[in-house]
Amino acid sequence: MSFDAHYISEKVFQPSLPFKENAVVNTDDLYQEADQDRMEFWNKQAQKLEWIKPWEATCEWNKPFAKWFVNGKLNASVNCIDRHLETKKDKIALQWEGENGLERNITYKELSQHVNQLSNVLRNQLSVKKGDRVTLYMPLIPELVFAVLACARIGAIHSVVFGGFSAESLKDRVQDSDSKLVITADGGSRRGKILNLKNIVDEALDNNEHHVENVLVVKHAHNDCHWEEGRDVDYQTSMEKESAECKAEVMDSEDPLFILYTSGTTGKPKGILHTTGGYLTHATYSTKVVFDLKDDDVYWCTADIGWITGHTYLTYGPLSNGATVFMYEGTPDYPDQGIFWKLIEKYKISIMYTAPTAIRSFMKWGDHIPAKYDLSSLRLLGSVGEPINPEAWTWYYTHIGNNNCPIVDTWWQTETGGIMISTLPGLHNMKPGYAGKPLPGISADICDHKDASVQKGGGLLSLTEPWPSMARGIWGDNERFKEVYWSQLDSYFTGDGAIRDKDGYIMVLGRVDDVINIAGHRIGTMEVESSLVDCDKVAEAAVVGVQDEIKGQALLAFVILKKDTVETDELKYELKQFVSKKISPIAKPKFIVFTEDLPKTRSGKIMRRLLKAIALNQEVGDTTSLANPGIVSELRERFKKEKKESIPQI
Ligand code: 7RM
Repeated sequence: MSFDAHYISEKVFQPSLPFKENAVVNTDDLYQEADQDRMEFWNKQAQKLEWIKPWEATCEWNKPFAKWFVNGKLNASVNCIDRHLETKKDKIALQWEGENGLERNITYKELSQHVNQLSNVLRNQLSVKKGDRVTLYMPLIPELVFAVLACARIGAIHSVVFGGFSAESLKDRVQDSDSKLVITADGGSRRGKILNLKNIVDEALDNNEHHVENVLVVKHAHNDCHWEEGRDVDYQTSMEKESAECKAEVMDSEDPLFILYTSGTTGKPKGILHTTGGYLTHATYSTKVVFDLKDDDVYWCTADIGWITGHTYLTYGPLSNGATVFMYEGTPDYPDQGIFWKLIEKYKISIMYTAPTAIRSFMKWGDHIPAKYDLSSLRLLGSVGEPINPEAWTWYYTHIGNNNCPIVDTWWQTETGGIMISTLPGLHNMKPGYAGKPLPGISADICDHKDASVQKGGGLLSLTEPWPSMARGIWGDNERFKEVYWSQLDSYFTGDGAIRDKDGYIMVLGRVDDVINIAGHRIGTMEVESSLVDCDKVAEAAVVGVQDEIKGQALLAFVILKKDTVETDELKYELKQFVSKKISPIAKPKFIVFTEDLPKTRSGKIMRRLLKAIALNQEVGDTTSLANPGIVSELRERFKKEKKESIPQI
């Protein structure tokens, strides 16, 4: 099997000298330490947390199940709050702005008060005990952070469900986790409208197939909602009855901290399980070294807490480091397309961590929008969630970072708990399109199907040694855990294809099932997308395989054009030639379908499963997790038309 990366970016960017000099990491000492003695390296990282009782062994590895910091005792909320109170009680922990412009500043001392009171509510009024599951279905408001940390404080296992999921999806997750309590809000703001989350919870619970005893409701949007006497509990009045001191539960390092559902290629979503000591160790360490986090930073991770990025890099990682975290409730395009830049200017944000899909939207909206704002507080930029094409990378670097902020392209997964591959911004040069190297303490390799390491070219990305924040299983289904991640290779199989260059930099090409075989040549759909987006008329592209009588497979490209670009047949031809020249004639899409939108999950990932179903004219199945369900039939029609009209080319 071969993975030819036809698109190799030649450009290399360096961090500035002042950035290097002041960086948290600017030598390769950490790599050397980790290479010499990996266990000792992780011991050292874990020691930076506050433990109630030290661990007896660093790691016990019974593949595929790991135990880290065995028999150590700690509490995650104490590490994110209490240990900062002596020196940072008046430092702002959370800086929040609502979509309606409302502002809230919460110091570490206030965070402590909120979380302790809420912990008491859960324990005393709602009898939530250690090990119970609690589903959080909330807007991106400070109470969601309080709820996460309150669960951690009393040892309850939180399962955050993104506030954009349907009642059906919520119901599945509540049932699978067997939650005892749901915490929600009367509503959240979405582009000027109120999304009535409470009604969705009511619908999800309108059956006898769950064990939810109470629903705790934050009055945020102040809209009317149905109230179920005896079940529903008002957040504010319950809080008022409780003191701001709640003894934290003593947690074993391997006690579960949370479950987070993530969709796989087939079947129902998997509840990825993370435990306490190892997860928090890696969250704390990786936040510090990858984001070069300093005491005076204002750090903004634009992800929602409904995704793993919001768990590790909005909540646990930065708060465990005592940082100031900025949180915004709304979307990047409301009230206008400049809102993100306005917030950066206003709050003097110094670190911004966002997703390529957002960056490509910003590009499409135009350079003149960010140019109106003072972005000089920024000093570091991050990217996560999908491969970032070099064009988007360069745009981010130039128009947001003013050619002066290192970009960290961080590769990781829900299952890995934290960042696995990235450059360290004060140490490494950057190469657009390449995530970088495995972090100190992390071992990755690129393998072929026979598990042999591939030195040249590409293969399957695999993580070859256990790491502290690795998933401990799939909630209630360890057989599936073994099968999905541990049956293909000797070590952990990520599902991603990657290549490695001569400097050991890894470029993640995307899911391996996105690799298309055309007349015996393997083409990563991502490289074709990347080259299409390189064309200055294209805003976004998604490429999938279709069956082809002669070549086995051919490519179908769904293309979103930039504003004011007209959809013409000439342009289709032009784009095909463009790809042909850029990559190779093999990679030339056979079909191009122009569209205004693509089927995306609510976190912005393109749902290739659906595009493939359209390409192969198959049923699409469940589309409830889509942000825009109507798009599927629309694209089906457009593809049919394209097939009829397109002139075969030789
Ligand atoms: C953090 C997150 C995981 C999948 C992963 C990849 C893709 C994420 C990058 C990336 C290329 C990156 N967790 N992915 N980051 N691909 N470069 N920097 O996104 O569980 O939701 O998704 O996302 O395919 O396997 S996730």
